[in-house]
Amino acid sequence: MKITEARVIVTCPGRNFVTLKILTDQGLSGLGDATLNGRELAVAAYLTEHLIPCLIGRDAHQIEDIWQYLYRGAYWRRGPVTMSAIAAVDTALWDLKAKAAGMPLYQLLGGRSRNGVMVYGHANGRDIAETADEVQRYLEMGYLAVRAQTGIPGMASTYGVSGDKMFYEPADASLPTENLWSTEKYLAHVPKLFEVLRERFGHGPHLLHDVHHRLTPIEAARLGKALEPHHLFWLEDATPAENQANFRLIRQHTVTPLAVGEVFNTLWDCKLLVEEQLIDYIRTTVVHAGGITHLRRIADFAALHNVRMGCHGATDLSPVCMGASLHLNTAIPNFGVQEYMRHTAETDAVFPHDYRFSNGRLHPGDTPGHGVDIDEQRAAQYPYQRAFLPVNRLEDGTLWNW
Ligand code: CS2
Ligand code: MG
Repeated sequence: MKITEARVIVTCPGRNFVTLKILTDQGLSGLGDATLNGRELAVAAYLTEHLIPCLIGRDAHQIEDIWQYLYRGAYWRRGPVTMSAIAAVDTALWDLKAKAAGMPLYQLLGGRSRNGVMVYGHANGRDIAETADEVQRYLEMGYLAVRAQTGIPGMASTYGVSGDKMFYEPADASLPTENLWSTEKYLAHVPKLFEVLRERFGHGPHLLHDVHHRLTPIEAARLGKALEPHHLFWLEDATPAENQANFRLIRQHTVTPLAVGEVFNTLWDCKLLVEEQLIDYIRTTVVHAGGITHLRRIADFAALHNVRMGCHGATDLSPVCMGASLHLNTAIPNFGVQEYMRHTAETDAVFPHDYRFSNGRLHPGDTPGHGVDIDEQRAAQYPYQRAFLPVNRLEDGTLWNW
């Protein structure tokens, strides 16, 4: 099955998405997500200028050889732009192979290991009362797991709180918005949120929280310890993880489960975290960590060390990524949870898909491939609109982690 053409489709149905479509001499085509929030055109250019010319004429069935060619052959390895571009090619090739076999992708990855993929939604509010009402709404929709993020008294904004409900889009301006942050105000308030949530909903629902890289290791240890009575499913991105050894300090002080990895793009970014069991869930994704081929390697490595997969699934990862992720998460043995921030109706119309939500789980369909398509005519109606993620400063002006 020869690759005859590949094209990059950039569309903005409410937010930017970058999609790679690979076409073959057998009339089949495959799709891969290449969306990197705030750096979309960098990945589009990497694909158009540096990868697509090398794909034409190759056998689309040679997924592993093409992955190695694009990774080792680049000389300049790793990084979010490079690995998102390779991911898009890889995902499209797996989509093609499954279509050629006439099977849903999960069948090529080992078959079904579970009935549905447990997901978590994103409850947020300006204050604890509004956040608790949002958690109630998710539970009434059948969610078994809910992430809770609340506004912090004395802070104009904080991560994860917005007017949007059901989805969350942080890339909010054509140049970075500047947010202000106070660790002290945050640490004083978040334990109260989970005390209220457990009093109201008991210890049945899985509750999660995303710190979003904003604490030092000892502050993260303090928060993890303070949250122990509330039995979180996980505390996410408690501290930046470039220095993976940071998590040794957190681990010494708390048994609150830890999740990291949505910004990682290869196994090397999390090797120490996984082999020393410094985390409980790894958040790497199909779109940012080299596609199905590499994410499967991360999942297998994690399985050897009692670490489960908790793939990132924010609104800025396209339905193509979600579809492919569901097929992998249906098959792997060490599945934990899949993040599921919904997409807008506009986005869903651009990306028709066969996955469905019911009883707290997402269920991939049995359409051959990963089950997600793109309506190119509709996509063309939404031209790219530059959008940056915010930056964060401490109250004294120090540039901090957003
Ligand atoms: C967040 C994301 O969903 C999450 O866990 O960390 O909303 C993240 O902020 C965005 O994907 C960044 O584009
Ligand atoms: Mg996160």
